[in-house]
Amino acid sequence: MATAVEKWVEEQAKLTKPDKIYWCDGSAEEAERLIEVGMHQEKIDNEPVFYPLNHNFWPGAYLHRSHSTDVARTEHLTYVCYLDKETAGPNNNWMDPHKAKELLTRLSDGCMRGRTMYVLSYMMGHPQSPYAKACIQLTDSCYVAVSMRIMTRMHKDVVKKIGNSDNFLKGFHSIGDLHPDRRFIMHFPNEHFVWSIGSGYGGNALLGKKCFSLRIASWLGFNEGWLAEHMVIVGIEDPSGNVTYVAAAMPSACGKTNLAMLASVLPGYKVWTLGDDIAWLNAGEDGRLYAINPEAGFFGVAPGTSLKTNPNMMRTLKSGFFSPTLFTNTALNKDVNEPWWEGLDGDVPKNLLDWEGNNWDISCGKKAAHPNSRFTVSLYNCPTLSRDFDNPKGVPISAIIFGGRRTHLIPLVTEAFNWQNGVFLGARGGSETTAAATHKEGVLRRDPMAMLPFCGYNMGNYFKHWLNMGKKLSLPPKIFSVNWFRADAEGKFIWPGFSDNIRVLKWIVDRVNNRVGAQKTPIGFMPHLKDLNLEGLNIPENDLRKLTEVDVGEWHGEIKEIKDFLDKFGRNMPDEIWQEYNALAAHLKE
Ligand code: GTP
Ligand code: SPV
Ligand code: MN
Repeated sequence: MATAVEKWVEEQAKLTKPDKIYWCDGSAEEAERLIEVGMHQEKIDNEPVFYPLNHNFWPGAYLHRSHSTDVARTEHLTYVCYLDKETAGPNNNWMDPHKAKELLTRLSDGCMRGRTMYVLSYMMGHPQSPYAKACIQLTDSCYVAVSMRIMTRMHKDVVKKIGNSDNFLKGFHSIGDLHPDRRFIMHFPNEHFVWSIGSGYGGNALLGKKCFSLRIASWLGFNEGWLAEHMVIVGIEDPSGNVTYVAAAMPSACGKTNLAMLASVLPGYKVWTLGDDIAWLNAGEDGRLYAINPEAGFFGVAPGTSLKTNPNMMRTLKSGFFSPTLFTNTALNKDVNEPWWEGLDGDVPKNLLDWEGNNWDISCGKKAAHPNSRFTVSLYNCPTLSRDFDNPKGVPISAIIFGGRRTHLIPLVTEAFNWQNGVFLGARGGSETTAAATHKEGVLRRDPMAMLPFCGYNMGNYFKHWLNMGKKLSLPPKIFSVNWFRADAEGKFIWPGFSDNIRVLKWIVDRVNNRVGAQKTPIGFMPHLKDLNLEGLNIPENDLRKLTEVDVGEWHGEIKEIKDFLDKFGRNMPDEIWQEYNALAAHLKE
């Protein structure tokens, strides 16, 4: 008797007609073989899928160049499909599930002809965790197969674990013909199913990441009473050896990976890494909020990564402990066969190929590495990996941080008055857009909890769910907002950021442990400047004040925008959020 997994694989193969079906076992030897396939057999636009890099300096590293129209998540081609549009909400593109399946059946008919269908079985979360989910992804890309082995806990035993049940998340992925007109990332939350075609890149194709662990998982969490969030998880050790666990949400390319392995400039403080992108949050029996990272790898932004900004990531990338490591759409230093990107340490090399493989000259005015070029590397390579990373229970969270990229207005750090006010703080968040998705960069948009592109259902209900989660916790985390990106009159960032962000984290840890006071402002509690450790920094007095000021005049513009955004959710927006909005508006008038 065929199992549910086997039946489903067979059905998909009937539609897509691959030459071969290959069940991955998740072993290291297999990954090596798939790399070989990518170097010598599979092609993208007649080019190899993988190029070996200099293994003397970058152990186990390979370069991949994606199709030039396929370099970031495509939010406008991403849909959630419920029977009714309201369940999806104004924050999602919606399609009727029958219509969506008709469309994708047509596009998928025979799409794997001449190709291999890889069957990937993996866990999101530690296999022993009560919060983990078993997943199956089909793909016709060896790049995706190798990437998923780095990013998840892939193992043949997962198929055994699923056994005869149909309790697994299903992902179907094909690169199709890579044409943007025939590219769709379609979610069917009620069937625990994602159908993605036409892209081989990032969150569009590595379905364990944004598709399963956020869009589908957020819907599961809504129905089952937990949260799936776009968050870093870290432990912050203070000089007494006490570790405070913190989860921080920030939009794409706004500093999560950097925060996840921050190298502290304050003596005695140390950051331990548990995750850099996704957190699943459950209420524990002790009334605290517990976080696990469902992933096992980093898919991080390359540009800007250096020994100066993120030394621990540079060590991670050079560790070679868990192999391979992939670089996607970086430039290539031809002389030494090493990857290169803007912001890497040292001089700009003489002989570079750009991310598309063309000769590059600095005078061309274009970047050599794609701004959304990335590395894919195992968390087990990270020198700051927390001892609790494999703890099936997760870690108890004492503070939640919401961050964003705001060159104006938003202060360095603010603390919410309480949980409900904190949910509003998250809900009113905004950020300037980045290269992580294909849209105009640098435009301010509302991005509640950094989840606008990832919440798989109506965000009005999502806010309700956040409020309810707070009621389940007798010891809820305190909620904060941070902004590393405030600019001065010349447009330069005022705050040094990166390693110096520990100064702000220290204040947060001190607040959580009731060690320090704060000043009350209309938008929340803010630090007294004397309580921020600014030793060794040279920030002009005027700029410093900017980082902690509330300019009531400017805030009037902000709250109008917040209102316009919240209004979109109509009757689904909970009253509590409007209460908080009205209170803020009133405080600002006083
Ligand atoms: P995703 O992987 O897209 O979710 O991004 P992320 O949130 O993990 O962002 P990441 O840490 O990769 O940083 C994105 C960009 O922001 C990089 O170019 C970093 O160099 C830059 N960045 C990160 N932290 C800081 C900071 O504290 N200050 C400044 N100025 N830039 C930062
Ligand atoms: C993001 O865009 O938030 C990422 C990269 O982490 S992707 O996997 O493409 O979603
Ligand atoms: Mn992300």
